[in-house]
Amino acid sequence: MSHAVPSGSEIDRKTKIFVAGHRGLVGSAIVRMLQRLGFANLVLPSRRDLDLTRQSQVERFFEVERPEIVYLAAAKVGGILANKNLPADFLFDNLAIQTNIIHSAYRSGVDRLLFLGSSCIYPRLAAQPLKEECLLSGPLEPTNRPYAVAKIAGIEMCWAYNREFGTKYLAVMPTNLYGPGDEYDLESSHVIPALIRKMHEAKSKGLSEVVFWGSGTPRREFLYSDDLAEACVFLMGLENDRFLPLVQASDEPPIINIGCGQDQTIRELARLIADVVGFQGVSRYDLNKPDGTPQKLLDITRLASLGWRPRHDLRQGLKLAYEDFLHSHIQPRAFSPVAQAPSEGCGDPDKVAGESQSASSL
Ligand code: GFB
Repeated sequence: MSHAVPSGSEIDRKTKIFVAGHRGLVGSAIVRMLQRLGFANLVLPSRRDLDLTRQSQVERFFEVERPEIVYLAAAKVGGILANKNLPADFLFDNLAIQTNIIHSAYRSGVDRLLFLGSSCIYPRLAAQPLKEECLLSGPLEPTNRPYAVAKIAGIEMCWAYNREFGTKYLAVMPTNLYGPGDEYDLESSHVIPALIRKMHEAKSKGLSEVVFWGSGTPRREFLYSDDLAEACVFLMGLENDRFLPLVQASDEPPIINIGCGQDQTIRELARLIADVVGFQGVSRYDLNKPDGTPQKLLDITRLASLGWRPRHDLRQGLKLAYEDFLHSHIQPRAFSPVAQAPSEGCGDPDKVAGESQSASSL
């Protein structure tokens, strides 16, 4: 598979970069990627120092720190049940965080900003694969409408500021994500960490059966978080002649899908995870739990035309995710990641609720 290595070429390695949500699934992957590429001037405030839902704190942070580039990966995120059970949290936290950051970034003259959206912004029954143009063309999936509405507001904000103030703010729409540092709490997690944990525990206890949610028929596309991070850094490093057309069109919002271009049913996913984990029992499906949208597959033509492709296929990514689960959840002391985010506090409000940023999958 041909593969573009992100160089962040357009950007000087001394540029001051603020990664909001640097302790979450997406933010931590972006930090690892930036560090690997030699970006040394990263601003990663602790939660104790900066609550992103507080406008005055965010304004002051930008006045003092003056970052030149912002990755907005902080968000309140969670799986289908968390979205359904905490609609006010998902709406308020996300609106507050993104409004505070985007507005303060504009006021302090931030050059490029990348806003993490989610594939759930697209209408529930939109034609597959989901093209960027189908935004706001039909009703949303009810289980995550508050989250989707907040993310759509973030896209509109980037677009409005680009048009009115000439900013260069880009909104990326990742498909469902998974990877190191994912959330494994079964009530709030997404499907991959939930299935890894359920099957691992069943195997460890010698149980012959696990129970999954819904019918198992919905189709989902999955992307490993390090691949998403690579795509984000790749996009932010594009030269002006390729970057500006993404953010300066007045007739369409500045959005671009990030996915792998393939989906499968939840049952097929479960079989693959069982294989990776080594679980040989039976899977049952609880029809009292929601299915969510029937299919969510992104059209990645726009991103592919810029020369980017993901590195990991699903099986490879699942193996890495399972290793991370074993190291960080089963043998915490043995884990020694390549580049670890600071262990003290975070600027990522989702941690308050015990959930990790996974962009939707964000
Ligand atoms: O990953 P997930 O929670 O989010 O669920 P969504 C995906 C599918 O897996 C659904 C099924 O059809 C679930 O019913 N599933 C089966 C399970 N077993 C399980 C399980 O044990 N745990 C979980 N969590 N799911 C979210 C949105 O939707 O996707 C967010 O709510 C965000 O807003 C995110 O957009 C990417 O893909 O359905």
